[in-house]
Amino acid sequence: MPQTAIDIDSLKQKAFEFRKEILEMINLSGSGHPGGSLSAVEIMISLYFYKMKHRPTDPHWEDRDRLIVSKGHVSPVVDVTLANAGYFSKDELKRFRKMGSFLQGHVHTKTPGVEFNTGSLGHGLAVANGIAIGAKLLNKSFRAFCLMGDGEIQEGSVWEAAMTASHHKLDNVCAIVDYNQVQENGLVSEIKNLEPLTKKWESFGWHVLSINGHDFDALIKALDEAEVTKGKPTVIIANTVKGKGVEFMELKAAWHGKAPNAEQLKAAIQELESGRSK
Ligand SMILES: Cc1ncc(C[n+]2csc(CCOP(=O)(O)OP(=O)(O)O)c2C)c(N)n1
Ligand SMILES: [Mg+2]
Repeated sequence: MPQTAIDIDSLKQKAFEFRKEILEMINLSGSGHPGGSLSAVEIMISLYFYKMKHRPTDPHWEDRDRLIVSKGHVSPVVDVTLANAGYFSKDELKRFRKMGSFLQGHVHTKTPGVEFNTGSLGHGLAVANGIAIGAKLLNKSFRAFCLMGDGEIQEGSVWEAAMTASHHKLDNVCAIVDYNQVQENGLVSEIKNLEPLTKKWESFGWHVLSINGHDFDALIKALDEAEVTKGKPTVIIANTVKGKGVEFMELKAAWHGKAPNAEQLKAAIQELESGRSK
């Protein structure tokens, strides 16, 4: 539930710790996706520690809000968020991508708190629509959130789902685009430009908010506005930086799916500790 007084400094402290834990777990496993995990840290914290109704001790509580992390390769930021929220022990993070671990290379329902398996891009928004329609049919107030990548929304299936959501007036759907400017092999603007992105979503019948996705005040305001916007779904275009907080990773496609070695991890943590990412 939203806290009455929001302590932005404590959210910023979490963001610092999350980045460190993400890098440590990917270093330990020797593989994983740091870039798109680091860009989504503030988004995930704002959802799980501010906006969403959820119960870590009762992950299947029927009135919970649901998040579909459609860009399923960012399991590190999902795992760190769920562990810190209390869905499972933080010790498990050390077993990320190890045989027998419930922390997988892509987001998986084996992990306590995960709603849907993802990895094949472009499917999450349709799932969120289904959850939202279900809520309306059941007269329930829970909401469906969907986090997508900017490269991901080049997929046609996203726009089919966007049409469906506005046609059915799914005001209980809130999509968030992690607009971190980079996809697997380069810049989104060069590979397949999304602009004018606000106009695209508006023309598909959505309420659109474009914000700085590393700014907690902006995220909180946008998530609150989405909740009170009626008659249409809301998309938050979160302008972010892929690899945020670690200069040698920032906006570098090479760090889309690559583990930092011991030396790189040390340098990255030093940089985070120097307060650069706050
Ligand atoms: C349907 C599909 N096509 C291709 C891939 C391979 N793939 C995995 S991540 C990725 C890039 C995604 O870029 P973006 O959505 O911008 O993610 P982020 O920058 O947040 O990591 C691609 C092409 C996939 N997982 N699914
Ligand atoms: Mg991207």
